[in-house]
Amino acid sequence: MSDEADANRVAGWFGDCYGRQPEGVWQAPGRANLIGEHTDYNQGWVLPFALDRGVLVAAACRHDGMLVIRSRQAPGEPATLPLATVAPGRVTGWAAYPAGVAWALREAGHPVGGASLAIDSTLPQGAGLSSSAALECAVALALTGLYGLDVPRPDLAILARRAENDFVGVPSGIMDQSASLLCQASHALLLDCRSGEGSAVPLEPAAAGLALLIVDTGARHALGDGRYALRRGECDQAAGELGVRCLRDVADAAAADGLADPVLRRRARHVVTENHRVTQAAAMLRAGGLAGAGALLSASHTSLRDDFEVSWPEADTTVDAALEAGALGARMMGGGLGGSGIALGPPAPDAVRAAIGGRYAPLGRPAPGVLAPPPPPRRRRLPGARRPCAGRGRGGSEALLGVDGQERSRTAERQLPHAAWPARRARQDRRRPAGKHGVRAPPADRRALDGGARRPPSGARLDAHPDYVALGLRAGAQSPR
Ligand code: GAF
Repeated sequence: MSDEADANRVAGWFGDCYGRQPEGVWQAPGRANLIGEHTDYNQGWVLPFALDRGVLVAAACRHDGMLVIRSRQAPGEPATLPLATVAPGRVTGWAAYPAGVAWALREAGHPVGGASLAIDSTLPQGAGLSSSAALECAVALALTGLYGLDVPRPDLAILARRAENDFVGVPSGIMDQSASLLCQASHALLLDCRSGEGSAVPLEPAAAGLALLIVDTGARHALGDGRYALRRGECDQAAGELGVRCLRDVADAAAADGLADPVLRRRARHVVTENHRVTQAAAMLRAGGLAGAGALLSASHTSLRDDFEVSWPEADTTVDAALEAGALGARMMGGGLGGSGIALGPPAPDAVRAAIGGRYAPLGRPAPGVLAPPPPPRRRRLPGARRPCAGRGRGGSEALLGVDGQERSRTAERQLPHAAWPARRARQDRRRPAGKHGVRAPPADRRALDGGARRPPSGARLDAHPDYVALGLRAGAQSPR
């Protein structure tokens, strides 16, 4: 993403739509995943990294209690929703994602009020690059930024995922929202999806004389079509038959051989071996051995194709072509059955690109889009300068970058120390509105990431890092179009 140009473009469009300046522009990236597929909802490990493309949201507060949402990718009338009545099942289509985020924040007791949103995306949709999660996360940053709410990033990821699971109705795991909100420039995120503990692992292919290619195979995928949920069910069943809480608890792939059903046996074997591959890959990256991870990528593809059975013909073709052209490893990426692949290649990836394109021609398909993602640049995270809407909150939660790149304020960014957690939680618990039937939902940070323990242990606090790829980009009121 070119920060300033993209932020200005969406701010300008906001002005055209709403006849005023936005109060800020926030962005959240899409993600690629180096390795660790279908492990998140099994409480295992993943190793995603942020892309240099994502979703931008220009936003301003409204004082009429309405949420008005426009998307450049969905031209036409805006979605205009009274916030107080926004509830699961009442909003359908693309608007359910941003509306679901507002709902999830309010359900967790965060006092989000009305807002006008103008949304734009630089991510292809349905390409398995987490355009939905980036949308949720950008809206979450915008709403918390507008209302000055200090919601730690790991909690924000959980709330964004809650919007997808409980509002939109897609049973995804925690990887995509965590990647969008927690990935740092030039690093992958090694996330333990049980504990929530994450750490940034250096990922700089160019420095290692390598390149990562993301290949949009053109076959579209949809997590809501039932096949993803079917795999989740199979994993749960396999875990139950093995007598463990989830497949994360199976350390040795040979244990899966004890399953009578050959389908469950294959599903379990994928998850167990994939978890091992993730931790091995992270160790290699930490030791400066990215090249060695190539073989793990290819082994992951074989496992996803043969054991988990979520690959698709274009992905298999892409992987074969990339390997034949000299890639060190390649695999399908994401939920599968459509979407993108990833190849670890030499620094001049033209041969790999040409080989992949050459394989598509006889299929009568256009050559796939190939992104060679540079590690997203370190973006300047500046202190929030603006006042939160309606005097609420405790200061802008996001840094804002002017169009000229100048800092707008030198005020230190407010981050809550660990010690403030219990008191802040108690406050939020009291504020949390009663949901349906008068029952208060458990606070987000006490819910499992994927059924596991909640708070990241100390030392894994990722919500205060200056190098996040997702952040506020522009203070609209200070930067004329
Ligand atoms: C999709 C889901 F959203 C993730 O949670 C994850 O399960 C992934 O598929 C497969 O690894 O992106």
